[in-house]
Amino acid sequence: MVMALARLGLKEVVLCPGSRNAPLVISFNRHQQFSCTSIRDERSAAFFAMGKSLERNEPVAVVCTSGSAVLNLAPAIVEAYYQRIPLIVITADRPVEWIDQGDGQTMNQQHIYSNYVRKSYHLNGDASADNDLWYNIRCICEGFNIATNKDRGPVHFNVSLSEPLYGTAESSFYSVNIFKEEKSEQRLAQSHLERLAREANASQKIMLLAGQHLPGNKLSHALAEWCQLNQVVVLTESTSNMHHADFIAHIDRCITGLDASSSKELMPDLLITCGGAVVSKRIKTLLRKFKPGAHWNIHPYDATMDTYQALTESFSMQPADFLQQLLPYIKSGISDYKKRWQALNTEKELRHQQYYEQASFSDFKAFGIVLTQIPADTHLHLANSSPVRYAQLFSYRHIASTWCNRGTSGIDGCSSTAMGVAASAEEKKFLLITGDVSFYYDSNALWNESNVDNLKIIIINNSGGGIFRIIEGPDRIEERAAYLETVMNSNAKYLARQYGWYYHEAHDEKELQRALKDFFDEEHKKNILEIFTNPETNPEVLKSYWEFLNKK
Ligand SMILES: Cc1ncc(C[n+]2csc(CCOP(=O)(O)OP(=O)(O)O)c2C)c(N)n1
Repeated sequence: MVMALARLGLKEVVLCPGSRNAPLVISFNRHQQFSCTSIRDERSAAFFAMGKSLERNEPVAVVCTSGSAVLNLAPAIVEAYYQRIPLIVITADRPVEWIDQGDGQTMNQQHIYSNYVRKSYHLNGDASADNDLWYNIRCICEGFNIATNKDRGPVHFNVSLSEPLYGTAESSFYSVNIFKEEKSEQRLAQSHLERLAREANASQKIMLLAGQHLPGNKLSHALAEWCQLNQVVVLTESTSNMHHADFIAHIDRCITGLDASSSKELMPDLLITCGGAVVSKRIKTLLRKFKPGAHWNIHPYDATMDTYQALTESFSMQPADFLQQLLPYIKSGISDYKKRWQALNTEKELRHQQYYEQASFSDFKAFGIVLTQIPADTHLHLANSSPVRYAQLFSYRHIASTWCNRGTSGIDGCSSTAMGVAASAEEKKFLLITGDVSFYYDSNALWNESNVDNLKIIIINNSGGGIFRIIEGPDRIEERAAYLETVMNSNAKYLARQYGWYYHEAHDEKELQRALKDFFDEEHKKNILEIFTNPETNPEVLKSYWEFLNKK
């Protein structure tokens, strides 16, 4: 298995401790191609591996022992499934005859993640007959190709291994015959392009909405070209990683407070979507209410996703290719659609700025201060949930890239993912902005001996899950404080110290401004800044913000 994975090009492996997986640990560690990281907590290890895969844009493996360790990998597997990240999951198991027979650390592991992996395989790790070895290697090649290319995402190899487990490494004597699948370029046929162009040219209101996407010049450039057309508006979010002065980059800010007739006016005849998750709930609600006449979704794998209940055509290809191929057929229309969006955007931008200047110290103000001071070469990771929402309100064009675990929007691995990403790119600088609950939930992210000194962490400590005070619904129920917000008075100082991180705290605007001067300094590596805000003030400031933007 290990030799086949080496030949397929795998380079990074995250190893979790255990006995049953010892032959795999030994084989990976002793093979010169692999860079191995040891992480004890499987949940954190899998997110760390996912972060590495995200940053390297190639498969990364996580290996664990049998039993409940296997289930602890699950949260990251689900996240990787929805983010389409090629995580190679390798779990060690007992031989099949010993499952459910009272043996220790044993459970039924075959196809255990069946809803959340692109494919799973059960392999006999003790195989020695030619046909059995051929089967194992064929499965590994197929799974690796699915993960990286054919149906991108996590794949699972459950490997049964019998004793003795120590001193056993994969034999390097037999030759490994692997196969790889190549991706071909996708081109739309001329007749197809002409038909699509006829439909698009009949539309005077075209909206291009970009969801979560890795930074990519090709798509950014294609969107910018489409945006030159009068009838086209391009909507992006921080996690789209596409920047252009003409894009509407703060969707919620722009569309807040619209009455029904303006909403209808601003919604498109033709909606073209690309990328992954969209953070803005408001745009989803508006598009579902005022449905476009046509909706084309362009995605290499998930093109049939009907997020707006209006899908008319899906294109399983790279959005940049689609947009570039179609653009030469599109005529600039006599339309003020783009202008109307931009006028609204400018008006809301001015109001935003006016409000921000005088806003009291709060989550809103703290995010504004931090986001405007992030050095331009920083790669930003945002935890769920209010960090990724607040980040949409402030300018982020200067930030090198922005990411968030929006596959399933969990709070369980935001820090570990950021650690994995940072560990994979020593030359880059990373910043994680997290809430206090998310930070403590995934505090084992710091229980990691990798030399990650290019990541800084800002904790916005609003004494619990402040998100439940700012979203509609929970703010009105009596269980909110105890059961949703889970109010807590914590301080990360000792945790930071335990794991060898510098620690600073700020309780007001002055302290924050002062702390930030040092925080982004090169010399203060492994630095945590905890910003304390008042949970009572936060919802008031945000509510007044929306009211101020909505004023007629
Ligand atoms: C694993 C998991 N459990 C529960 C939730 C539900 N949830 C979403 S946000 C949140 C609270 C997050 O609190 P905090 O990290 O302090 O950030 P903030 O409230 O400021 O958003 C919870 C419990 C989740 N997203 N993921």
